[in-house]
Amino acid sequence: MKRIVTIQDISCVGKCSLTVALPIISAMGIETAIIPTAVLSTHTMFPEFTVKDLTSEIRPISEHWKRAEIGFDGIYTGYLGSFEQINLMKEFFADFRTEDNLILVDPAMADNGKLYPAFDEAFAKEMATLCAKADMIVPNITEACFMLGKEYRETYDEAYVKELLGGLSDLGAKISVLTGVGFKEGKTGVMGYDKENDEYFYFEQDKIPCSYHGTGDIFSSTCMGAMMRGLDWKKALTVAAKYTAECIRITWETPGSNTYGVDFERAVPYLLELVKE
Ligand code: PXL
Repeated sequence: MKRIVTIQDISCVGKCSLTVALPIISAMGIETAIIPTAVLSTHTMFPEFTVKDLTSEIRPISEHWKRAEIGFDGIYTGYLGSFEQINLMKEFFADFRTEDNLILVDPAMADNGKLYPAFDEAFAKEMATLCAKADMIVPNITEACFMLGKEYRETYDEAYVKELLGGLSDLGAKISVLTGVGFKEGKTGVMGYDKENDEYFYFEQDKIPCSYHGTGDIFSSTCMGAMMRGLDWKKALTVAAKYTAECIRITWETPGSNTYGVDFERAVPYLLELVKE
């Protein structure tokens, strides 16, 4: 059985970070170890929340794993809370990278042209230095713009998206992906670039006219799970985009659903259909 580790916060209520990564990747049949970086009462888009930082646990946990010779087929980082945590992730990558494991970094820190409340531009630049150490990165357009110091645009063409992908791949990862890329009214999608093979891939689908928190985490978790199941990066992106869209659709169509996150649980059977051999 493949084993990955995902390192991000636990937002106790909010359906994001570890509370989506753990169930989704596990449901895909991949053992999912975790390092919780902080415990929050909710994600930070609630008007109020509590936080207990767990940075001081990261090194003792990884030192124990080294002594116990525990290794991982994949390492996936999401929302991180500080420069120190970013630096600890670099150390973790150096310690646990092997010749064939996959390091996925989701620089979860911004959306819709804005950084999340806890972050500033210096943090985004630091996150770019972690992306440099990954095999695959999956920012949205906002995160890419903050990391690259580029202007965020609501409307754009393919040249703009390819320029961002070029900037991202210059950071270092083999595969750079941009989520939330739509070129036509009513459409959205994901575009990736494999720099070793100089290959672009775009997958587009209908845009559901609403937005929820945690959907980026659902996308990257699914992408990691799919890659671990042996799908190539283009199929993994397609599965992740389809499942994320289905989670949004189910939630949007259900009167009285939560507004803080999507009902990804109800779409797990669909996800398993998508990845069936
Ligand atoms: O990636 C979403 C996310 C994860 N963790 C925390 C967050 C958010 C989004 O706001 O606040 C703590």
